[in-house]
Formats: sequence, structure tokens, C-alpha cells
Amino acid sequence: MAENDNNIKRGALVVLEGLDRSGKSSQSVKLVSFLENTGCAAELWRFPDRETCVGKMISSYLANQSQLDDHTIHLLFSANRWEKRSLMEDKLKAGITLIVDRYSYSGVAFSSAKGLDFEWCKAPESGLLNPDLVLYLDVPPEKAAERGGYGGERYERLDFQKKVGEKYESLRDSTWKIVDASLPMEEVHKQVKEYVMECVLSCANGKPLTQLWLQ
Ligand code: T5A
Repeated sequence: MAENDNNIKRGALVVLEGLDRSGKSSQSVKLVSFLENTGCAAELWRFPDRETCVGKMISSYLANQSQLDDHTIHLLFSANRWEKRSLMEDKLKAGITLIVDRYSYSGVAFSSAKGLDFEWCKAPESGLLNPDLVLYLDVPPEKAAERGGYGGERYERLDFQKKVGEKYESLRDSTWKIVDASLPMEEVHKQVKEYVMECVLSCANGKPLTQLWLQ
């Protein structure tokens, strides 16, 4: 499928971001099923990937079953993305669209909201694959907190989620689309699928695969 590394016909790298309980997982599942129904090869990915050795350490930390220094857990989240980078590239070059539930932006927003330096947080993410589209599911933290299962994990506190939302604002670039995620689930799906179809078509026609946050 590849023509050359500058302009390859490939799958799209689509990332969903947002506060805890903004609806990322629900929308990711709906998107993959929509794409498959239109005959487009698509896979659902999520970070943290809790199945790897690194992912198990992260999962235990998030469940408050272990304690780690803030810098250490930040680097583990990043390592968890690096360990999947080459497989992601292979899939995209094979024409498979990846719908990814959280990515580097979560890494930077959550760690910098704890007080770590913003640029320091970005550094280990530099060189990962650059998403073609970032869908930010925008919901007031108070509304997200009313949704099912909130409060079970380490970062699910209203005051902290407000800070995370501010950090996300500093990360926005031209690949981002802001979606009103306080609307009913089907309406949110309608918005996101339009953005995604446009992106999938442009990657299928040939688009360079670039790297994130390189100087
Ligand atoms: N983290 C993550 C870092 O600190 N650094 C990193 O590098 C990374 C990758 C785990 C935590 O790790 C942090 C961020 C997180 O705190 P996670 O496992 O993705 O990340 O945790 P959550 O974001 O909390 O994932 P959730 O699955 O819990 O939330 P989602 O996916 O945003 O929401 P979803 O779809 O599961 O929906 C939650 C509830 O809301 C309802 C659903 O039915 C469900 O009950 N809902 C709606 N209700 C009304 N209207 C809508 N539009 C709705 N959409 C969903």
C-alpha cells in the first residue's frame, strides 16, 4: 500500500481525548463499528494499554494499589505508548484506521496538572506518531462527575479534573476538533463520525505520516 514515506495511502490515526467520563470509550466503540459497517478496516486501541507489563504497573497505580513518584508514572505512561509505536505504524501503513482512546495529550495534561513542568512532560512523547485528528470530547467536569462509575480511580476528583481541562486547552493545535460531549450520545456520535470520515478519506488518498512534537 505504501508509495513512499512522504505521501502514503494509509489508515488514519484518530485520537479521542477528554476528561474522565467524557464519553471517549463509548464513542470509540461506536466509531469502530460505524467504520467497519462502511467497509473501512478499523481497530480500537486505548492508552494506557493495561495488558503489557508496563500497563499492569500503571493500572495498579491508578487503582491506588501502588505508589510511584510523579515523574516515574509519567515516564511509564509514555513508555506504554512507545512500546506500541512500531505496531501502530505497521497497521496504519497496512490501511487500518486506528481509533485511539487517549494518547500523549492525556499524558501531558494529567501530569502537568499535578505540577510537573509542561515542556518536560511533552519531551518523552516527541517522535511518537502524530495523530491525523484529535477529537476532544468537551464536557463540564461537574457533568462528567455525575456519570456512572466516577470516583473509583486516582484522578477522578472534581478539583483535579478542572486543572486537567485547563492543561488540555494549552495543547490544542490544528488537528483538534472540539465536540460538545454534553449532548446525548447519539448526537455526539453524529458529530464525530463526520469528522472521522473526512479524515479517513484524506489518509486513504495519500498523506504523510509525521511525528509528534519534533523541533
Ligand atoms: N492518564 C492516561 C494519564 O495520567 N496519563 C496518560 O498518559 C494516560 C493515557 C485512566 C486514567 O489515566 C490517566 C487519565 C485517566 O484518569 P482511562 O482508563 O481512559 O484512563 O479512564 P477514563 O477516562 O476515566 O475512562 P472512562 O472509560 O472511565 O471514561 P470515558 O471513556 O471518557 O467515558 P465512557 O464512554 O466510559 O462513559 C462513562 C459513563 O458516561 C456515560 C456512559 O454510559 C458511562 O456510564 N456516557 C454518557 N452519558 C450521557 N451522555 C453522553 N453523551 C454520554 N457518554 C457517555
